[in-house]
This record gives sequence, structure tokens and C-alpha cells, in this order.
Amino acid sequence: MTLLLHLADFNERRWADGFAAALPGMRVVTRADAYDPDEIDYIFIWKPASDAFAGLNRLKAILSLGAGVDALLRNPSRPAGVPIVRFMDEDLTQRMSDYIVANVSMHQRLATRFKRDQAARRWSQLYPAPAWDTTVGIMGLGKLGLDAIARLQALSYRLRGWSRSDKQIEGVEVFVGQVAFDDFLSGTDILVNLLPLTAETQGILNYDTFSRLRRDGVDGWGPVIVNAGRGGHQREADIVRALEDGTLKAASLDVFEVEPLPQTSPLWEMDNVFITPHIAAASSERTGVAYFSRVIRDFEAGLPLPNVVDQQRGY
Ligand code: NDP
Ligand code: OXD
Repeated sequence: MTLLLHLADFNERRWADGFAAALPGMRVVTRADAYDPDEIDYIFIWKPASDAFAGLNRLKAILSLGAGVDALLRNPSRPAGVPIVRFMDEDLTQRMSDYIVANVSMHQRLATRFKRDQAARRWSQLYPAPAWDTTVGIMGLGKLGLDAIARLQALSYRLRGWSRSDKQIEGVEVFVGQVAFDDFLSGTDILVNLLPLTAETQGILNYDTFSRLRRDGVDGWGPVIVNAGRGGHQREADIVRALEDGTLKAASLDVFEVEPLPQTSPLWEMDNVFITPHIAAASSERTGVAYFSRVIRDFEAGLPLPNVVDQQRGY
């Protein structure tokens, strides 16, 4: 049995050593090793090259290092019908919630307003609304959205969520589907995106969406967005325009239409934007090796694969 690693941005060799130690009897190869494509049973993958799956005719499963699988589903060489297992674990979830809580709290406390004042040596008092009077709207009520909600609830934020199917979440107003999108936006002060990137959600963070958000914050302070989903969700030209004309007051962006964010992007210069380089929630080597080794062991022992992506639905 052979496992192939195909990881951009991560140390393939180190992950391979981890898998080899966790899976005695399994041959573990990286792209730098010699192997016969016909011997590959599993591929563990992040940021696939366009020909990543070429010749892999005997694959039993595709193991996604990422929680998001949009790049895999778009890949032209991916063999149809092979199940995709995505990464889901508490470590990644905690990291994402850390990012969301930190950025929501910064915006609720008007961080970019006071940073601007500091740069201008301006003493100008403005009292932020308390958490209980700030509504955070979470798009995507999956593994990550639900955890972020639980942690924000503990800090007393008012919460609402938006998803495709109905959910009962104590203390959270849930809005379902496109028909309820406007109502969801109209009561949201801080909009958080934790959707998967699909044909339906592509470009959802656009000027029209921003203009529908609630705008009755203190002293005209108004809507903010936090995007930790995918760059394909956002229209960056619209974000720049909205931040310039006040339709948005501030933004936190972890993901971008093109990554790395090009040097020429006007976003770099904007003092009401927090930019991070797609690091909201990295997959940890320790928990990743443990999770996917268990997936392979269990599957080989006849158990079903967990967290299989619905390829029709796109997430
Ligand atoms: P899940 O698949 O668990 O949840 C997705 C949620 O989005 C579900 O609630 C689903 O609704 C909802 N949804 C999907 N399509 C629509 C739609 N058209 N309209 C309304 N709601 C919709 O995903 P996760 O929570 O695990 O992850 C979310 C995303 O976060 C990933 O796909 C990835 O892109 C991103 N991510 C980013 C990272 C980073 O470092 N920046 C790290 C990890 C993930 P329903 O419940 O009804 O199915
Ligand atoms: C993921 C990511 O999808 O890191 O896990 O973006």
C-alpha cells in the first residue's frame, strides 16, 4: 500500500516522515521520490497542481489537508467518483475561532478608528458599543461557524447565522437560504464569512451585500466584514470602494482573490484593513498525521470514511 504526499506551502518530507512512523507497513512517498503512479492508493494533498492526479488510476481516496476543498473540486485531473475526505479537527477549529474572536473584538472596540487617531496624534473620545449591543452575523454554520458562535456567545455578542438548511441554535437567530439573505444582512453589524467556496457563494462579499448591512453604530460607525473563507468569496475592487466611501468602516481579510496578495493591491495601504496571509487556521502536522493515519487504518479495516465531501453540493 502506498500513500503519496502532494503539499504546496508545507514541508512534504516532514509530513511523510510523520506518516511513515504512524503507519508501519505503508510506503509513503513524496513528489521528489521515485514511484509508479499505479501503486498509489491514497493521495494526501494541498493546493494541487493541475496534473496532480495524472496516472493515479488506483486511488481509493483523496485526503485533503485543508478543510476547504474548492481547489480539489476544480482540479481538471481529479478522477471522478473517488471520495474526498476533508480535514476536520479541534486544533484547526480552535485556531479559526481564535482568529474570529480576535478580529470581531478588535472591530467591536473600533480598533481601526483609534489606530488612525493615534497615527494623527488625535485625542478623540468615542465609546464603542458593548458586545451585548453588537450583532455578529456568521455566514456558514458548519464546523467552523458553529464553534465561532459558541465562543462569541460566551463574550455576550448578539448572534445571527445564515446557512442553506435550517438549524436550531440556542440564542442565535438563524436565517435560511437566499430568500432570507437580506433580512440576515439588515441586522448585522459585523459580517463574518465562514462559507465554503461554491458556485453559489462565489463573489458573495460584494458592494451590494455591503450596502445591505446595518448602519446604526455609535457616531455613524458602521458595518465591518471579516473574511476567513476563501478569496473567491470577495470582490476586492468592491471592498476597496466600500471602504473608501464609508459603506464599510473596516475589514479583516485572511484570504484573497490572488494569493499571495499582489504588491499592487490598494488593500495593503488601507489603514482600516487588517490583512493576514491565509493563516487564520493552519492544519497542524501533529493532529493532521494522527487524523489521516486513523482514516486510512480504519478504512483498510473495513470502516467507512469520515467527513466525506458531497461533490455534487461542492462542500
Ligand atoms: P462546513 O462544510 O462544515 O460548513 C459550511 C457551512 O456553509 C454550512 O453551514 C452550509 O450550510 C453553509 N453553506 C454552504 N453553502 C451555502 C449557501 N449557498 N448558502 C448558505 N449557506 C451555505 O465548512 P467548515 O465550517 O468546516 O469550513 C468553512 C470554510 O472555511 C472552508 O470551506 C474553507 O474554505 C474555509 N477555511 C479557511 C481557513 C483559513 O485558514 N482561512 C481554514 C479552514 C477553512 P448547511 O449547514 O445548510 O449545509
Ligand atoms: C483550509 C485552509 O481550508 O487552511 O483548511 O484554508
